[in-house]
Amino acid sequence: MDSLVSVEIKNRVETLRKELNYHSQRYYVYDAPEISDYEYDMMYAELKRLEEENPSLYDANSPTQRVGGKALDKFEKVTHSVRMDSLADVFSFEETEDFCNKMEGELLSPAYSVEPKIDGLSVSLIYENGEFVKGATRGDGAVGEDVTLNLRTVQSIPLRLNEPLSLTVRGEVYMPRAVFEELNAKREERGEALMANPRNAAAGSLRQLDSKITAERKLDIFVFNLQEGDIYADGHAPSSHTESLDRLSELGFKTLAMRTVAHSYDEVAAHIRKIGDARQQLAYDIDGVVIKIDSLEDRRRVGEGTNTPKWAVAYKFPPEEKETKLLDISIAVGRTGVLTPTAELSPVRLAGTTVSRATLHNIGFIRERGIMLGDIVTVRKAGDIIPEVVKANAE
Ligand code: 0OX
Repeated sequence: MDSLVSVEIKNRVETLRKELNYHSQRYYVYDAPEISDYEYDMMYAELKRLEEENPSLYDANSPTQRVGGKALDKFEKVTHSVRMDSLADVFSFEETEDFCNKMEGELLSPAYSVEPKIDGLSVSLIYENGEFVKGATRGDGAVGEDVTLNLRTVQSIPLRLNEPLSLTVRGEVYMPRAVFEELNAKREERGEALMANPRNAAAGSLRQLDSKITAERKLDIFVFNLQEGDIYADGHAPSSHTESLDRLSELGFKTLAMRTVAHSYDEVAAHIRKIGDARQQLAYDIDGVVIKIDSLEDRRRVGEGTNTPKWAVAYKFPPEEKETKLLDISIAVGRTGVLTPTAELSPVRLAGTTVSRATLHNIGFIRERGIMLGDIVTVRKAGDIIPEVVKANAE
């Protein structure tokens, strides 16, 4: 009963929640902790004890509630208040230049936000008076699934903002590479099927009906968009995407790293190259670079297409290729009895996993390319999943 809980305890619980929120943000969002893990753990243990002793103080957004809870039977559907658009893809620098030329034909000296395209799944997060109330997957863009309980387990998603604002943000949930490696190593030990890549692993983890499993998967998020809405009514509305992301960062969100503002196609191209060069060193997978008109007014001028905005494109990286040695060729028998020659390779790291076998498609493919045992061959992942041999290389 509430009346039985003393003011001192209520105040202490509130203080601990504020402190823990602050310090988990320092740790998970800004990567700049101010206290030791030990001090954090002590405060956490005290809060947990006080909450257990005083169940009337329960709060779904308390820092102790990130561990997952009761399993669901199914996910509820969520209709997005604003469609969650996806991006139009471009596959070359020429097409990127075409996009910039088009923008420059419609706008006076536009500025572009150039940012990494995180290879994960888009979600929306809804806050009311600073409280995280609902999170949903993109689904088909119009209707997604309510994965609030699972998103609460993502440590870098603030459960309570630094200011009591009502807003909707979008971001990309992903599984850091190191978490993916560890997960697959454990699955291999237990003889379980391996996950194809960090994106699939993130999707599977976010769609768990049991949020305790999601909590173990250590997902992360980068927030990449603020939906125009209530925050725009508070007097100092952001007028650009860059300003809104800076504001979201202040509010406690983890926003995209390596984003920059470019003022010409040449600057856009230079930053695409820079992100491409950094790709291997990042702690997470990216599959391209997003180029967006930065000014929100300019965006309105350019307008929206059917399912994608006209003011943005996603430049997709060509699939990663590696060279390795062809050790042997075996024959794989498909479900329908089709025989496929399969390359046995010297193991090589490719797009997030270690590859030691790759398809050679059919005998014609091998003959046409003059592929022979012992050759150094180029491999890549078709559709980023199935490894295939591309060609043999001269020694
Ligand atoms: C990403 C990413 C995805 C907002 C307006 C259209 C698409 N995966 O990193 N989406 C967007 O932008 C949305 N930006 C990104 N960086």
